[in-house]
Amino acid sequence: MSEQEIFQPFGVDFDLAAGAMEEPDVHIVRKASSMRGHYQDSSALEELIRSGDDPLHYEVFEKNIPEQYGHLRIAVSKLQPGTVAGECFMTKGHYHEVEATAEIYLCLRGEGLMVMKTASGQCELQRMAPGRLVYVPPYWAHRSVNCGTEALISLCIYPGEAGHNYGDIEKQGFPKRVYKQNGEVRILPS
Ligand code: S6P
Ligand code: ZN
Repeated sequence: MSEQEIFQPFGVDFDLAAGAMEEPDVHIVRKASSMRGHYQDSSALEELIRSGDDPLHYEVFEKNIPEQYGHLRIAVSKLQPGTVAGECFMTKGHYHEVEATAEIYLCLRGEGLMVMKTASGQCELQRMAPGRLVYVPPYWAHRSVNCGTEALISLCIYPGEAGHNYGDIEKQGFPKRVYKQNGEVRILPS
């Protein structure tokens, strides 16, 4: 490999108290309308889109790092609080395109759950809270769910080549859904 092809080291500053990555290169915005098909009650989602003027759902802040084997991608995921007919706001969720790649989520702010499933039907949940790291092993699709009252913010690190595969999730979702009613979190089916 020539000197020119060698990726240069860099540093990233984080405001850990705020859960913010300073100077991200990429800012992905998902509004409520990006979530069609994901919530149990689709008419409640349409109502939220209409009445709330398609509110912000979640954002992803990333550094420009090659999507190649050997690299590690760095992202911050920021998911707003709220519910759709009682179902807690969540990310779409995905498998990695290269299925045999893991990911770590270090929660910086908020409270939530990481819902994970395998293609063979296993489903596991892990609690997300500031200072807690969730390990998503290879082959597990993953979706974060905000059960709290403030944004759920996590630092995500995953292999450069991992990619995203949403296909199966858009059709089948996850085996478990997370609801909040009268301040109480319920996971269904229990
Ligand atoms: C990437 C990592 C996160 C998610 C982000 C949004 O592997 O898991 O950066 O992309 O939390 O979720 P989603 O399911 O819409 O890509
Ligand atoms: Zn991922």
